[in-house]
Amino acid sequence: RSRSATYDWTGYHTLEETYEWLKSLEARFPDKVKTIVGGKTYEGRDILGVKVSFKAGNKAIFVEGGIHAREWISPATVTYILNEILTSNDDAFRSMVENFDWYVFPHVNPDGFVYTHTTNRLWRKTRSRGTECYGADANRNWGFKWMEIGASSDECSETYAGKEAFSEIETKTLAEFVTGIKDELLMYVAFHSYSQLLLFAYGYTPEPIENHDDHQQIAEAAVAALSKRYGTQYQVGSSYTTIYPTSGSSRDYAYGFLKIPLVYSYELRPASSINGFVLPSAQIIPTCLETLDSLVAMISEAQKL
Ligand code: ING
Ligand code: ZN
Repeated sequence: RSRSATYDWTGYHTLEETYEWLKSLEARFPDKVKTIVGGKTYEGRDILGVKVSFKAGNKAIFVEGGIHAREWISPATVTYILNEILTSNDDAFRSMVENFDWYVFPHVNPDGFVYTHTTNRLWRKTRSRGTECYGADANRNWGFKWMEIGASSDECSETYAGKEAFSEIETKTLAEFVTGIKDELLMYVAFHSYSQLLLFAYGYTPEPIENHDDHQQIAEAAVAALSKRYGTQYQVGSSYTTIYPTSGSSRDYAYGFLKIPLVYSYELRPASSINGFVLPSAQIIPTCLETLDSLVAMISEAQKL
């Protein structure tokens, strides 16, 4: 696709383009945006993100994108949300987003993402070298209920949990970063694709979490708002009961270990497809718009708690 002079959402971007754009935001909004290195990667890259803060004393929302390399709509949606937080002229939206600090990381698995551009569009895992295969599933490698269910000990599996909890430098370093800010965080939101689901903890057990009803009610409001724009339908519920059992996810760690009160993971468009990870570029902006509608509803419901 042709390279436009400015960053936009008409097509997918490379890691380099997105990292350059993140750095440019700090220059454009010097009193509000700080770039942050949230962690490091096996191949020596930074996990680059930003902290956005409009005033002192706010609670924060953590936004995670790209933990699975092939889910390209995830970083695209995360950067769109970040751009709206910084540039929207809608007064109601502004006063809502300015009541929070935002930690936004579009690419928490940058090595994998680069590999989806250079070599294998459908790569999911990190790129650490094993004995027979490369990479671990960065969403099975976190140190809460690690390897209990819905994860593999086979190095070559797509859901390989790694040789131990936090074996991957990406999850280890990012977990250290999130731990350092955990008392600020009201919410942790991770973006995946695909299936059109809004999921919450837990993945490792069907047992409802302590504030399940709050999660369920907020999620229902969010997907109702999401469907209003184009009629896109989402299902909601805990990961275990709605999609499949998983352990060692970042989201379960955020809730179960760090005690962050509200934790969600989106499975963005499409609902189903033979190659759902390759969402046409023409659907990036519609996906971003409806997803942002849902996030606004989610936050306004959360503020009523
Ligand atoms: N799905 C997620 C996965 O890691 C998920 C589902 C998300 C489970 C967050 C637990 C927490 O398998 C995809 N498509 O990656
Ligand atoms: Zn995923």
